[in-house]
Amino acid sequence: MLADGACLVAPVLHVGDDPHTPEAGLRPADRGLPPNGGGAVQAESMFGRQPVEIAPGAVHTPDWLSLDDQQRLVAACREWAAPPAGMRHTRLPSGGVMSVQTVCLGWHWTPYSYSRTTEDGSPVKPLPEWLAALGARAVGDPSYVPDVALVNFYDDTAKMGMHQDKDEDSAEPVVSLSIGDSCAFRFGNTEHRNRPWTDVELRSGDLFVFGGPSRFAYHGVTRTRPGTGDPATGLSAGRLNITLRVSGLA
Ligand SMILES: O=C(O)CCC(=O)C(=O)O
Repeated sequence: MLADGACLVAPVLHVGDDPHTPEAGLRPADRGLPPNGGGAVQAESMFGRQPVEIAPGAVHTPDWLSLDDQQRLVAACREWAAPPAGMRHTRLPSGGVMSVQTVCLGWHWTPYSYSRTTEDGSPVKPLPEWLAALGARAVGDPSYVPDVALVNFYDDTAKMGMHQDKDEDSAEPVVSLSIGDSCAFRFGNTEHRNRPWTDVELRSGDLFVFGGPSRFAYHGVTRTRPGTGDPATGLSAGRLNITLRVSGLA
């Protein structure tokens, strides 16, 4: 059912590497290319859609989910999105609301903590074992047991500002799965939300794992590309992103 081959099994290129030239290992700037800021996009156009290590511990694996996987996830997301404890725009302490709509599994995230119930007191939906197993396969480690999923839906105008995933009491990796419209995903550094960053196009079926030194890197979605998704996934418009995390909470 699930796509074979965990991301870390396949050979992984590093941003700036080109195995086909004697310049392998040189940074883009060393080869007369513009400094990074769109480095992964350059890497993709040079190498095709291969796994790329965007930063230490952060790996983008294109086309990781099969069409079957994506269809199963879209159907499941529809069920998770329904009330009670369904999909909603998250309200920020500032009073604003996020443009993405989110439903949580396992633990409910409200900025900036986790709870077992939603704002209206409904119990959060469970995170199914098959989804946790998908996360373990994504990181290539059967001992990885995520207990939180945030399922985000982006309509044509939704985006997500640069932020860290740091409300978990764990440094285990974050697994990110994308379905539907492509997006511009910005992966930054662990210090602040400004440059340096790398812009990566995440397409339907792509996997992005960030752990180790990149676990607390700032990241965000600057835009989606409406109309780029394949309706055969079951999603006729918009983008779904599922992040799996280990809460570290009991
Ligand atoms: O939609 C994405 O690709 C990123 C989602 C994200 O950053 C989050 O849920 O914290």
